[in-house]
Amino acid sequence: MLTFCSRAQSAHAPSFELVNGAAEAHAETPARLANMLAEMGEVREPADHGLAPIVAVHDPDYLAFLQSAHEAWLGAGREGDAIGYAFPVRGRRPLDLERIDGRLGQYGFDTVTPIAAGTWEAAYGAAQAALSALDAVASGALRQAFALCRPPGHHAGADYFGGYCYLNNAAIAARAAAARGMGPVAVLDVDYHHGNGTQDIFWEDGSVFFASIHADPRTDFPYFWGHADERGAGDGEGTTFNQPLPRGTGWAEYEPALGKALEAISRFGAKTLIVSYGADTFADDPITQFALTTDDMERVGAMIGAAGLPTVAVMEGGYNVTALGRNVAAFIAGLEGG
Ligand code: Q9C
Ligand code: ZN
Repeated sequence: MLTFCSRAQSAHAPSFELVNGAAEAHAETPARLANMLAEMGEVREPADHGLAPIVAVHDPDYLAFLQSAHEAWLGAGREGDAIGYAFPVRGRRPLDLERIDGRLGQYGFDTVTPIAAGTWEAAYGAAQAALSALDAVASGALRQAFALCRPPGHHAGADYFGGYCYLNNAAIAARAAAARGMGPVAVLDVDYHHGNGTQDIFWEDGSVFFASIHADPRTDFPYFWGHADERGAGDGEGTTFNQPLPRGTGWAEYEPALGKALEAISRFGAKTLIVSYGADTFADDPITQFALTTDDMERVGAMIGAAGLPTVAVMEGGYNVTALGRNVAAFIAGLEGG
């Protein structure tokens, strides 16, 4: 599989996250990338597409914030990673804030997504990897390509970061595909967690279908999105399809859900598929509670590949660092064979 990854993606190395009442070593590490790269064949450096395809998804004020937040943090006399601690209650009026702590709360929705020195550079590189994977498929030369994105993207919205995500790589690729006349476009999200950022970005956009299979937000992050009754609004009414599944879900329950998601995508008439792939559905993932095996990763890939659509897969989560490369390789093998 033709695979893209930017050298800049290792520059993001957050040192900690505040979770479950304590500071812990951050789960989304550069070691993840090293483990995946060791299991891949040739990996290409992406071309630089500039900011335009990113601005097509994310608000300019949010992008300016992301690029300057760590410097502002140091400028306020702090050390290490920038992290928010105060968040606006729902319905607060929009404010033009100056203090870095106010701005971190304004643009972020959790305490697990610090902005470190290399965060912008790495997130920008990951978005470029997704765009280069799209180029490969758009030319018609290849049916599938893979972007080894890191940091991941599916929790990031048009103007917010969270869930280890800053730029929404899948949404950037989906919007770019639509702009190139490759629509209708569908995004299929098979990360363990709900892809709230992608859902929000396409919530009222009937031209992009969003289907997600994920842990029930009643028990799992991101809690505030991903419930089965969230179906889109306005022009996008009915083009969002959520299937929350209980903790402990294995292949027997996962397979029919994936079948339903692919059926819905086919009924929508998608001509291009963007896959948000997370290996955190793995049974031995340290921060999640599904029960898929490495062989199941190949089955997931094969079912998606059998849909026969031009497909760009982008990497999202997956935190069992020793098994990660094998799981991604299994998914890719399935995708190629399906
Ligand atoms: N004890 C992605 O997989 N923390 N983001 C969960 C675990 C947040 C995951 C708490 C997980 C974010 C891209
Ligand atoms: Zn995840």
